[in-house]
Amino acid sequence: MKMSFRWYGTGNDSVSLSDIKQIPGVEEIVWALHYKQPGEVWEVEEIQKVKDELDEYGFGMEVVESVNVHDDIKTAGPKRDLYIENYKETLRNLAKFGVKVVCYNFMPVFDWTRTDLFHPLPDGSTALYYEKDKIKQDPKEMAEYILKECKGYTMPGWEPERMAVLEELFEKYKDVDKETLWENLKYFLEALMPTCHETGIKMAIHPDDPPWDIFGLPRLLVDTESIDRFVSMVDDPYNCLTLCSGSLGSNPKNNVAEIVRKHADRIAFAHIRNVKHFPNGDFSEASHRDCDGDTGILDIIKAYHDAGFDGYIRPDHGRHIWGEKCRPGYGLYDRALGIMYILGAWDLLDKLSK
Ligand SMILES: [Mn+2]
Repeated sequence: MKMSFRWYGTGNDSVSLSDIKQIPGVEEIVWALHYKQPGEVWEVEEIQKVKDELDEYGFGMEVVESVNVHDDIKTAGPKRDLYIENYKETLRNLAKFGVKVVCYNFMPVFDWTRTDLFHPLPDGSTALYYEKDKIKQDPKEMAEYILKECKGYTMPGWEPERMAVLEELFEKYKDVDKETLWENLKYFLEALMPTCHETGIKMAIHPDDPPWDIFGLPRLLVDTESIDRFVSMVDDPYNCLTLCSGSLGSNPKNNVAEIVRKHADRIAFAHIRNVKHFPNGDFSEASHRDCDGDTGILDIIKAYHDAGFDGYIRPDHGRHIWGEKCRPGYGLYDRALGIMYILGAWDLLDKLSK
């Protein structure tokens, strides 16, 4: 297992590489060119700049999160093949720098969705929160609510520029039902697999968050059955998963440790996050400690350890603690605590198995 930490880049993150260097065990920085629009080619000179920064601290850059997929690919729009060619070129450029895993998602219109980015918890910290009743039926109303409530931060996929063309986006997805979306995902992956074999890069899809349909839009990767379908649909060792325990764990019916045991050989990248459920269907993100949530963090870590998992792990989101001002879910302190919890469990399992 290689421990990693997501970093948004100089000038774009309250956390510095020097901060991250002081967390025990972090080998890899999970990075991206966040200014790139979906469909654009990531150029060698741009990637080189990131490499130079990471080299200074001895960090690897083997995992990218994310290279976003253009809506024309998701909807089989007129420029789909052009954008797939661009994606291949990006993969070839990334391979020149030793990138091994590219995370992406196939969620229509919106990326992940929460109703509160700084929800107060009883201990005085705040965390990302999903309140079922606050999900508006009208996505436009929801977008306005999100922009108002989120203290100047935006969730990915909810950027004001994107919200300005929301009707246009919904129009594009009007005829895309769940089966069509599966077809479009298959087309995309089958087109990419030869390039993945050539470059040695694994494509690792992130499950949908929350794992159910919202605003009438279909969501694909939501449970065991859909993950089974995904891996067998394009049965190739380079067609992999970013297994996010928090996204899947938002549905109390999902047993994430079981999914890990079943598909360990196809998980390239593990997101570890804990979620606490409430009886009415609301959920809150929680600390990584097993008993603080319902995701089964220790079972999940044990499942990876038992499988001899040699992919990449990162703490996914953290709470906001000790007054830290940071991107929602992406502060330094609670994610660092998460790493120490994961490594503590992992080191003990190592020791007991010897
Ligand atoms: Mn995740």
